[in-house]
Amino acid sequence: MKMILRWFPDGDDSVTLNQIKQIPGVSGVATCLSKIPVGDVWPLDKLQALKKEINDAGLDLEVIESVNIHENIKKGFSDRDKYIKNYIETLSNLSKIGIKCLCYNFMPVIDWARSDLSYPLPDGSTAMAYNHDEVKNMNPEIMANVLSSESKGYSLPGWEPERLNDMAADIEYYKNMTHDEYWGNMKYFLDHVIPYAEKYDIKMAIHPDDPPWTLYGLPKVITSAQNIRTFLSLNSSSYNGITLCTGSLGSSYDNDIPAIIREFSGQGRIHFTHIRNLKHLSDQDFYESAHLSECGDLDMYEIVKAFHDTGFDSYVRPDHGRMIWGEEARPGYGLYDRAIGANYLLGLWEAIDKNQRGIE
Ligand code: DNO
Repeated sequence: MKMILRWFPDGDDSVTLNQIKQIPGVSGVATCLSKIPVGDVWPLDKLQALKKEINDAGLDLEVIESVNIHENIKKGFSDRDKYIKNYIETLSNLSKIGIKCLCYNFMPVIDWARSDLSYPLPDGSTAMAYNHDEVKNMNPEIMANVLSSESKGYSLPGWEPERLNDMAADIEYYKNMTHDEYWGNMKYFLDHVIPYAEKYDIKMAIHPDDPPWTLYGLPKVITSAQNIRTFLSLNSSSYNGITLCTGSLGSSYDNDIPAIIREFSGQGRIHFTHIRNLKHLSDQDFYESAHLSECGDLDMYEIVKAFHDTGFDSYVRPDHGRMIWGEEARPGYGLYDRAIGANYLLGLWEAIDKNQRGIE
């Protein structure tokens, strides 16, 4: 397991590379070029400069999170081939800077949804929270405004401004699309892109839908073990894999996260992992708690053990942290709580590893 942290370039992060370098056990970052419009090719010179900046700070650029997919690919429009061609060219450029893992998602219109980015917890910290009724009653444009007003001036990945213009029309469009058609559009993308992922030796790791249930009538597909099986069977290459996000899948009580890890990590199809905990307030309402098992509903020991037992040796990052100690940062992506989370997870791994090898 290789522990990394998500970091945003171009001055769009309160956390510096030097700070990340000082977190014990963290050797690299997951990052992106956030200013490239969705659908365009990511230029090689910008990628090389990004890699140099990270390497100069003594860290590795390990994972790209994310190269977003143009909505017309998800909708199956006739100009999708042009965007797929650009995607493949981006893969080629990523391979030239040595990237081995690409996290992306295939969620229609909106990436993740929350009702509150600074939900107050009794200890004085704040966390991101999801209240199903509130989210249902907001339309996504209102949610975009609420989220951006709470984002402390940092961009919110997945809520890029260019998405917002077409949101209402896009949501209308998807109302007439069946899940089968959506799976078909996904398969078309995979069948065209995965052969190049193989050629360029980049593992593709799709992120689950967050939350893993239908919202605004949009087709949600990466939501459960069964749907992950379907997804992986669309293209059987080992380069077609997943980002296992404990929090996204774990928002649904129906998902047994350690069992999901054992199944898909055992098959070598988990290429990247986001680990966070969450505390349910009801079936579909939750806040993102501290990583420690006793703070949330997910058992981190069982989660890390499932990875260890299946020989997982790919990238892990602590996912969203709370805001603690007065930190002012992009919601979910401050330094302190994620650093605590990273070291807690590394501690669990060390204990499990030594225990299994019989080391006292
Ligand atoms: C939210 C993130 C997601 C994730 C994308 C991957 O904080 O986990 O935005 O990066 O879904 O494409």
